[in-house]
Amino acid sequence: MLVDRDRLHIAIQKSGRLSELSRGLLRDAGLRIQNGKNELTARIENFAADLMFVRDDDIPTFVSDGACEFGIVGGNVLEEFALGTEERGFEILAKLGFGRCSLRIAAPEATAYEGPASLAGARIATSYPNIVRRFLADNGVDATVVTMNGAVELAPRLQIAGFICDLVSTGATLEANGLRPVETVLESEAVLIRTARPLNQIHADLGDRLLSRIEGVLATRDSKYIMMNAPGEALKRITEILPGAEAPTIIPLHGRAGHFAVHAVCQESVFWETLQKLKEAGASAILVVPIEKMML
Ligand code: PRT
Ligand code: ZN
Repeated sequence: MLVDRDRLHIAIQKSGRLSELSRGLLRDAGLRIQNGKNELTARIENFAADLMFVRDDDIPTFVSDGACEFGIVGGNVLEEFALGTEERGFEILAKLGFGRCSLRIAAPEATAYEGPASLAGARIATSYPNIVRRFLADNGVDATVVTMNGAVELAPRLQIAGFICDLVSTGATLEANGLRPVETVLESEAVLIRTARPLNQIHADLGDRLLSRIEGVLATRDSKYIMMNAPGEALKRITEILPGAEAPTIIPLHGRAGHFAVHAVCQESVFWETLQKLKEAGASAILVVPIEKMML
């Protein structure tokens, strides 16, 4: 791969569950992705970076080798890779809140299960052999791990294995195959990673800018700006109710002695129940507005 010392290289999934969400995050961070004919890379028009579109399984390798300084990949893929390497060639910079799933052990409905000891001597089909082996070792259980690259849920029916260990989000796939989850081995979501190799000054500066923008996007995704009026005696209670808001701004209302405007950034979702509680505490004219940009 051509290494351009003046541009940052970001590896994201080419096509699959994380590709649109990864592009969406970068777009929200203000990166304009050029829609070129070249399907393997894309230039960012307004930031010195290029995207590399690759298989998700290759992203940890690309980043560890330094071919790409940054990458977005599922925590599950990263963990499986890390367990198979001697040195940790990457650093996790942020959990991204999308691509959530759990890696779970499942078995046909009729299979008895009373904890990890029930796996002793069994065969477990999975695409995550390293993670499953670690789980077995942590639990002191001896079992055979059968590595499959796909269609893992068919293994029990084909009598390849009595158990499987696969990613689950809604659980519909397990159910459709007559399987029930018995253990959670790993909780996963997409993460932003950076190579552990030293970066040149240009890459380091670009990386810092990218990270602070992404952190800003993540902070605003759930955040809301909330405003209300309240009498002085209600302020203490109101501050306690506001979700994830530190140090609200309190401004005296002109011409209404003892009344204040309260403004705060809430770092968590603001539900109708919260508004109801604020009203009961004495707040009025409550306004909740979305935040478009934030830099922490
Ligand atoms: O081609 P490439 O190698 O890049 O893609 P891939 O086919 O290996 O991966 P892809 O696109 O399927 O998933 C990419 C990443 O999305 C995974 O590594 C996870 O981090 C994340 N993710 C989140 C999931 C799921 N949810 C998920 N449900 N990945 C896969 N699944 C599969 C699962 O394997 C099972 O077959 O969906 C099925 C179960 O879904 P439910 O909803 O029926 O439970
Ligand atoms: Zn893959």
